[in-house]
Amino acid sequence: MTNISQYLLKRLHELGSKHLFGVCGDVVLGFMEQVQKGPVKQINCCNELNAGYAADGYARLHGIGTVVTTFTVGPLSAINAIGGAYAEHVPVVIIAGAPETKHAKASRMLHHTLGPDYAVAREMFHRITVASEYLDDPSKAPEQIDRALSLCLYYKRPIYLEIPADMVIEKCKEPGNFKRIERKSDESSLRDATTEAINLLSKAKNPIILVGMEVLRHQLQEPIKKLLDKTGYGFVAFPTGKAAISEDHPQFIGIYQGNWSRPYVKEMVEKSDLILMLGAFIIDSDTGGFTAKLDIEKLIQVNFEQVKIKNQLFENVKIDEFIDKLIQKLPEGKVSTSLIPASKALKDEYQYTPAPDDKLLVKRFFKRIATFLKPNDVVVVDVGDSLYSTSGMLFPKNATYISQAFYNSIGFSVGAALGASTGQERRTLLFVGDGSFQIGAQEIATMIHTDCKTIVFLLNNDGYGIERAIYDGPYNDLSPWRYHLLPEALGGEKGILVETEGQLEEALKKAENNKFTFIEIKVGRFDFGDILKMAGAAMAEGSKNSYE
Ligand SMILES: Cc1ncc(C[n+]2csc(CCOP(=O)(O)OP(=O)(O)O)c2C)c(N)n1
Ligand SMILES: [Mg+2]
Repeated sequence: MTNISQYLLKRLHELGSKHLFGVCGDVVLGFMEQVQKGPVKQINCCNELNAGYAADGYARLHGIGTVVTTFTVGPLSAINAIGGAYAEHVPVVIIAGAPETKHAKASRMLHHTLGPDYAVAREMFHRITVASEYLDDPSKAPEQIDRALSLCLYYKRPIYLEIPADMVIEKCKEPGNFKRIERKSDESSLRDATTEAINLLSKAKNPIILVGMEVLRHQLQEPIKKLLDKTGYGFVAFPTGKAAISEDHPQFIGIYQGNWSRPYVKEMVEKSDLILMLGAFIIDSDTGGFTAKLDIEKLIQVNFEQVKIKNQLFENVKIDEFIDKLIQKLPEGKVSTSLIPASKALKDEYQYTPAPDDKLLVKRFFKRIATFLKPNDVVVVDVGDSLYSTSGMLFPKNATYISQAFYNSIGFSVGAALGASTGQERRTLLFVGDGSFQIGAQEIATMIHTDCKTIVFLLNNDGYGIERAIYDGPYNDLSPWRYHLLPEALGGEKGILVETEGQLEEALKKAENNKFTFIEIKVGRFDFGDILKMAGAAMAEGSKNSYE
């Protein structure tokens, strides 16, 4: 026999969550005490929103992440992070303590409740999770936990577990073999979809693969690489699928985002007569504000559990099985001689010689960063110029990109970088704007305290740049923090202030020391990267009816 908490902790550890992020509270103290016994290591965060983002960043690298909070006040602080994980298909477990069951049964007006109904928080999470469970019965808890975890891992979406304080050490059975959900395709649907796709692909003159968000989440890299090897097709990625397949791949053409793409990438995609979209969704921020030319007559859209060919939907087709069938049945093909790999096309774009006394401009900064990146780096970015200026950058071999390019909640990246830096040795870099930073800033303290080696680039353009590019007013101003001084106040060393190209070189040299480094990049208020300018103009056009 074990107890409910230990059962859950053993399962989390077994599935890859060797750490959890949280903020304590009276009704979750008992559970936290169980955490101290191992095997999962606890990291205390400054607030639950950041802890949720940390669990998200961790999950993107480890396959699952966990956040622990107290009752209602905790989960409701974390709810935006869980919403983000739901939208972005990230398997995050949120565990909340709850008052003893006798209080819930008596509907007592206890602190942290929203009134006599104790189920409100749980119900709120119902819409943004794939399972929300109340663990009030030791005989049922193991099945509830296993069922919820299997759904979390299958759909790559969050789950919510609530443990009443009197259940924390209640005895239950030991965990047995964990059963993952293994759902197969509907055979006839799979056969019909494959036949139709093979027919179209065999006839197509210049088909192309477009990689999206689900590829990384569902770990489809290996089958897709086999498909690329077999067919010789070129491929592009949406920003949400960026670097899912290493960008040094000889068939990688570039990032496609409609009118915001590089001209040669746009041309390659738009002149293709058949686009095989793998794990991709048509999202405004992926498609250059819906400017992508993705004519339905040219599309095979393959998602986790369905395939859509032109206007015909094939349900209950699993993406991995569909790709396997394509690998088996498509004839061998050669890489087209007209394919220009990104590594070749962009060879000259990143030539950079610093002019030491020149004021650093956003474009020059990101140009320099492209060659500062190393193979295997983990790059975490926030919304704003940090996202726009990195999405089209050519990444080195096996680098990983972590962004909320779909959900777009500012502040995500600071917690996410903490999570991404935890429990792994890869170099982690964070790019965050001043506005986004002011939301998540406190977690810098946790990075320092837990000895994360993160390199933080804080892009200070004195406010909400992207909003200024849409429509400017006093609502886009921030209180001007002296950002580079903050790490010292939070228990570390002073950061580095960079305003010139020469200072950037000095700072980058210091950042090679394999320790936490905080670099404030100070640029002008209206100094934007090219894509941010385009995004701002497109959004301004889209919302022009709201201003007088
Ligand atoms: C939680 C949340 N609140 C507000 C917004 C609206 N918003 C989008 S971008 C942005 C400004 C980001 O500013 P900053 O981080 O400084 O990046 P910059 O555009 O200046 O590079 C805001 C307020 C949002 N996306 N998410
Ligand atoms: Mg800014």
